Amino acid sequence: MKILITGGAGFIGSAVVHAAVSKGNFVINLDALKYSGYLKNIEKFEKMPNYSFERADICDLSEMRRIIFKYEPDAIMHLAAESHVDRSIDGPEPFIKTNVNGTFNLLEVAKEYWISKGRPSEFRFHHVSTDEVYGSLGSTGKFTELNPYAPNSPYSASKAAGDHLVRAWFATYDLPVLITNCSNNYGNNQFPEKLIPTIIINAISGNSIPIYGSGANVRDWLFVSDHVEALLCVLNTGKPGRTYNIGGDSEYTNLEIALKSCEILDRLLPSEQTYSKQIVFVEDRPGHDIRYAVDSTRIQTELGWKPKVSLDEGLQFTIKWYLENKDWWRPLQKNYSVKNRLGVNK
Ligand code: NAD
Ligand code: TDX
Repeated sequence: MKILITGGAGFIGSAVVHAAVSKGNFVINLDALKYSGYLKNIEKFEKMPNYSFERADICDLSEMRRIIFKYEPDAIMHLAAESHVDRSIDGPEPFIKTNVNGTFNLLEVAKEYWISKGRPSEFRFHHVSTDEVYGSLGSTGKFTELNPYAPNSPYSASKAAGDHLVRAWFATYDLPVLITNCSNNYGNNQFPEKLIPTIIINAISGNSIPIYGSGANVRDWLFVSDHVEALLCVLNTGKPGRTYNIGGDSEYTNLEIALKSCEILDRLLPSEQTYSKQIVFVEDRPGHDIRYAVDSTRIQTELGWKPKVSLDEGLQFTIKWYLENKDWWRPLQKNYSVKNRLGVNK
């Protein structure tokens, strides 16, 4: 297949590009190289004959038209987004521009292109979205695809808006779309401002490890390669117009994640005192969702995907990767503030 992947220089996008190229597809990677888009994530693809890179902003309609009509893809996997909740609290505007208006642009050009090709039924527009669109859970239950949307942060509201547009382009124009809503990813190449890289990098740099509120908030963690396999499985076998939830069946509080990470670090890089002494409870995130948990029954039973990597295995791999790849994350530290907390709404 010829697949146009947006956001392919980011954390998940670069892993999708890697898997899609390795499986023999021709991949066009479209990325604006914003603060989290990183050339180091994609330089290994540059010499591959079945790979092409286009630096472009999804908000630029004429560029989207040029690129989509130039390459004539069989499918578009749309991952480009502003992705960090804390940044969305400080400044929602780029989130609306990219996640809502940018998604609208892509849908319009995809529709125009699809119609120009005679509306092929095999074409796919796949929107890669988040479980955060469903809002927050209490202590029981899991998000199914039938949960009403109830986003609480500017980030999740912008992703929810993107999902609604995609859904409408199916219902109104028959564009063959797919939507996936995934839980928290972790793994190698994740931009360092997210929770797990923050824990690792702050721990080994001798800084405090900031845990928001009481640390009791629960996330459902999924190793990035499991997400990638789920995305390719949905792209290849999912039913147009359908939503698939993707989760790790792996719920932990943020404090448990911090303590587990410190335990692994104590083993891999022993220091005078346990790294867990560096954990500090800081002011909570405004509108902080208390618990996410994803019911992946649909993708598991209908499409046969299931997660393979346990949290212990994935966390150990991830921590080793950040310890061995300081040259990857050090240059990125100019793109965010290590000391000043984001998203406190002040
Ligand atoms: P990321 O921030 O690491 O990467 C985002 C990429 O999009 C970057 O390469 C960036 O340069 C690019 N980008 C941003 N704005 C753009 C624009 N206007 N035009 C073109 N490119 C642009 O994010 P990620 O964690 O890899 O997330 C990828 C996708 O997966 C996002 O859509 C996100 O909502 C979704 N998602 C992420 C998670 C997670 O845990 N990280 C979970 C579920 C869903
Ligand atoms: O320093 C921190 N301390 C802390 O306690 C950071 C950065 C986060 N947290 C908490 C907030 C959350 O409860 O850890 C949890 C995870 O935080 P993030 O890594 O910022 O992720 P989250 O807000 O859950 O969103 C992530 O998962 C869903 C991704 O960033 C989204 O793109 C994805 O859609």
